[in-house]
Amino acid sequence: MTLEVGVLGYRFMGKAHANAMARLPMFFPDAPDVERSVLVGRDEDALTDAADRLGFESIATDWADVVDDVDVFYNLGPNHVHAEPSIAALEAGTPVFCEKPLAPTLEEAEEMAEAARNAGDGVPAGCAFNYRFVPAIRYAKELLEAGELGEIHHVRGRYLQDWLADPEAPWSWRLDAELAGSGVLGDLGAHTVDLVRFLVGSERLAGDIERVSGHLRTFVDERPVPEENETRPVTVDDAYSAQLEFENGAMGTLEASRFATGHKNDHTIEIHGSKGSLRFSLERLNELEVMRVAENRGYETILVTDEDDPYVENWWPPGHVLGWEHTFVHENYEFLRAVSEASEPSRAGGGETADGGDEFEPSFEDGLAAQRVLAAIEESDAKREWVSLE
Ligand code: 4PW
Repeated sequence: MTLEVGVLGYRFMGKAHANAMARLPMFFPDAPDVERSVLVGRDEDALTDAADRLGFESIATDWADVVDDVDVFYNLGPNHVHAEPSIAALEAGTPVFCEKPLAPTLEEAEEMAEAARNAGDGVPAGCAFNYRFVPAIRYAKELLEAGELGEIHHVRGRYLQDWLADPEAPWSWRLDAELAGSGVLGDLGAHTVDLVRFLVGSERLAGDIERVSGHLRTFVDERPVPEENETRPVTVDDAYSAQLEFENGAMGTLEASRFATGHKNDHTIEIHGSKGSLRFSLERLNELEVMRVAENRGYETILVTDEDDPYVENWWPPGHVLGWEHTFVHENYEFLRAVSEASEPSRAGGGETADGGDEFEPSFEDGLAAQRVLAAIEESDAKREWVSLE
């Protein structure tokens, strides 16, 4: 069976996912057949051009005509268009893959997760946290789950960019609270919160995040719109930091900024446990640094590029590195397999995803869980006090 995919959005994320779908038959022979069926957007000329470039069969200017007509709906639009089309698709029984953050507000994220619950197990709803699909991150998760770092004491996550450090950098939808919800908190912090939950969130490690203290800051509150010869207000945060308390007593510190001069896309995670530590940086994404207390030799750099490392055998011989775009191929592979297995459970023959289960993760529930943490960080900043999560 060929899955006909409808995709809303054709800019940054539209390109990343269309590229991923095109790579699947070349590198993941057991991936379901996928047709890039229809590309959705508002500007017909730009849409026609994008559909040609990205390999889509047709275009549509209204998502409502598409969501119940395709086998899978990808929502890659700006945050303010995540909820309504995704909910409509799920109500029509169409699986949805939605970019992060799940929604601009906690309320909308709750509605989306409820729609996913109501749609049931046969209708996967995935939130596209692509960094879970970096081979070194999967490797780190295996080490942690095997107890190799022992009891978790510290988790540190920072996501640094600098594209707004220039006060003349232009305004965009990402800087508007109505369109984006929050600023760097939702755009970058969502990734870090999700990775922290993925890596240490299980009961036997740090457990759930129970309490947060947050600080948000906007450094430049107005930016130029060159085409319109005017300026528009910046109504979201440019940077945030947060402290976390985990269920099992571990401490976390998180930070992200678009003003971290010299850092373009630097997502770093550090974890310290009773038996050792690990460090990961997106700027060296084929490496994982691991330190073991028993060996007392400091950090060892492990190249996660061997054929038995997660996803690597599908690509090149050992040592031939992977990059950022491969994370999208991996998440598309897992999500589309989950869709195909959910629609044809008998054909799956007990087949499992790389996670060892039939359900795709990160799901809308994971998107909602991250959103709860982000909302609590914002609330804490507003109230100037620690905020507990339910
Ligand atoms: O999701 C994030 C984006 O909004 C990305 O992973 C990196 O930061 C690249 O662009 C932004």
